[in-house]
Amino acid sequence: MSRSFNQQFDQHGAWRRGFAHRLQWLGKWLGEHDLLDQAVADRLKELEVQMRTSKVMVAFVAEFSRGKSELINAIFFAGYGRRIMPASAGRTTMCPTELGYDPGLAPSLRLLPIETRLDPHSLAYWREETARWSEIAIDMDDARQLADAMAKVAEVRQVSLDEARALGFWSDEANAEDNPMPDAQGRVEIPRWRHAVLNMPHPLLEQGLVILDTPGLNAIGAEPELTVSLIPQAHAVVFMLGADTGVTRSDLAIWREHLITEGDPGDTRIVVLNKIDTLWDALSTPAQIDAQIERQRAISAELLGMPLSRVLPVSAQKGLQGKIGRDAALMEASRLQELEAALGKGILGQRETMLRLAVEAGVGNLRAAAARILQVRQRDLAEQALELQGLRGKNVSVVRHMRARIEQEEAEFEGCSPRIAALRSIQGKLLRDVYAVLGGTALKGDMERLAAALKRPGIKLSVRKVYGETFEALRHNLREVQATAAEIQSMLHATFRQLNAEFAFTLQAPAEPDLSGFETQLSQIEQSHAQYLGVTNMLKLAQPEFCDKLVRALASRLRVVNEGAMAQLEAWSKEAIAQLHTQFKERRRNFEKRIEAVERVQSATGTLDERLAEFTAHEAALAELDGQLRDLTSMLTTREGPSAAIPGELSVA
Ligand SMILES: Nc1nc2c(ncn2[C@@H]2O[C@H](COP(=O)(O)OP(=O)(O)OP(=O)(O)O)[C@@H](O)[C@H]2O)c(=O)[nH]1
Ligand SMILES: [Mg+2]
Repeated sequence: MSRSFNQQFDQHGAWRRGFAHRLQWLGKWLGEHDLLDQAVADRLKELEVQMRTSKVMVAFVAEFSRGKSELINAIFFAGYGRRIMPASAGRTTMCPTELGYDPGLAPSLRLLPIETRLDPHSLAYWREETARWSEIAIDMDDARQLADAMAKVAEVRQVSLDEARALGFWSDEANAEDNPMPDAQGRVEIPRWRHAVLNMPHPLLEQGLVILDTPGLNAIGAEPELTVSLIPQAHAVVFMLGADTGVTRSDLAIWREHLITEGDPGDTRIVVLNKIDTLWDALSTPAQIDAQIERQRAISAELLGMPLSRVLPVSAQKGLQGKIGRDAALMEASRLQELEAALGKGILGQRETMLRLAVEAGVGNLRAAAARILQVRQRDLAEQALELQGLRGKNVSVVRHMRARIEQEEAEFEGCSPRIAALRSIQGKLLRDVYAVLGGTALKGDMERLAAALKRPGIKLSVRKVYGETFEALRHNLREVQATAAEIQSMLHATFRQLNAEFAFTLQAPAEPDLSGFETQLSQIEQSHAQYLGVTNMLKLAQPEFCDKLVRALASRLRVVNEGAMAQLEAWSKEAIAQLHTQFKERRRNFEKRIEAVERVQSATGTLDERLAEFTAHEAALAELDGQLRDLTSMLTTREGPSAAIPGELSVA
């Protein structure tokens, strides 16, 4: 039988835990063998953070009442024996609701009031402003209390038309049927909350799954942030249809407006044909019912332009009932398990592949950085041995002379310090130039210009042009920074070559960061937003608040891209400096050892042969360390459980 989503996610979690465990071992081992310089430590930290914080976001998107919340209940919360997410006829979920787990925070439901829309800030900003959220503590063992708390996401308020207009729920230009219906007093109903975040130690959420439940999308006032930033960032989107309604005009509008992105391989979208139980009918044979479901699937696939295999029929409601009542026949008829298996395979498979690739590169860098330290040590050792061998049969004055020579060499070597300082300062300056181009201030300027252009009267037809130009400018920034990086790189190459020649270092400039991936990300963001600029959105674009919101949401995603590029540049520059630092330190140590060795020969403690034998032993130990390093790092990327063999001698207290 196919494994459920939960089981597949568990396995993914075990892999991640195993990785974290082995990484810890490696860190300890590196420390014990004095291999933990700044570059190595940074690489370790990066890998650890990457694994710990990597999330998988699955968004449920559809017109209202298609059963999004019910399906979330069925897949994730059946264990509570009751509905946790409110699901009822009509509009139920009123604000985007994120379910996830951050162990740094207490289990709670946090709600951001809708009035925050009056302030010009993005959701990313509000996330940090904890004081503005209402918080309800959650008792994990009390299903009823949890469900009561979750009922908040369905809360509404009655407000005057003016207030509705200010909050973006009323448009004077829109068609009458798109606006909410005023009551006898002329008041309209709007959501009480703008966004909800449930923090709960559910086994799947603990492993980095984030579920996003959304309100029916086809309404005026839908949170722009949702469509502009949350949905495009989801790793998978489940789009839902009702078998009772078929594909309606508004389903199609939502699909076209929010879920088709150019260049999207499509395997991050799953279409769910829900409520197949409404086709169950005592007068039809099971074969007839199946045929009807198949027909609906085929029509839906055709209308949405999706392969048939990605349209999955289910009854969320019967699946939930079947799980709670342990009714195997009902479970099977609901076809929930097939859907879960497809979700698990598609989402987690893809996510794990991505994570694994990212991690492999990181592990490779880590190994290279640590191996370099070992190489330096090996070479120094070989030189020392050679020097001592040269002392065989030499008289006292030769030995004294040798000591003087080493001391002179040491003094010359210290002369490289100012050169290293100069290199650091030039590099620092170039990096500051880079930050000036990619930093927050520059981006803010670009975004202000874009917002101003969007709001300029009469410009609507050239909106796409202004938008395109903004992105071209952002891509140009990245290319400019890439050019600066190339400049830094050639300076590093030249200086390293000189230092290597003069002081016999083995410095090697780290690979220059390739920023083209960030350019691609920019283009993806550009495409995923372009849909808001179409003719169908002209009305919305005429509202300055909409333009501001759009630009703010855009800015918060762009910031992430620029920050990513800056982080890569910084890591690169740090690594170059760390190499210099390490080799410099090792060399100093080397001088000390050489002088010590000559001193011993001078004071005749131990014979020359004994000293040489010591060196040989040292060399063997280093070679062994190198082998262990290779084993430990390659163990990181294998897919065994957390208990995979770790060399016994390294046991941690
Ligand atoms: N018959 C049947 N009813 C279902 C099924 N799934 C959900 N429903 C019902 O459909 C109604 C809407 O379900 P919800 O889960 O609230 O729908 P939603 O998509 O979350 O709707 P909004 O929150 O308003 O966007 C509820 O009354 C559910 O009980 C199903 O598989 N079969
Ligand atoms: Mg709902």
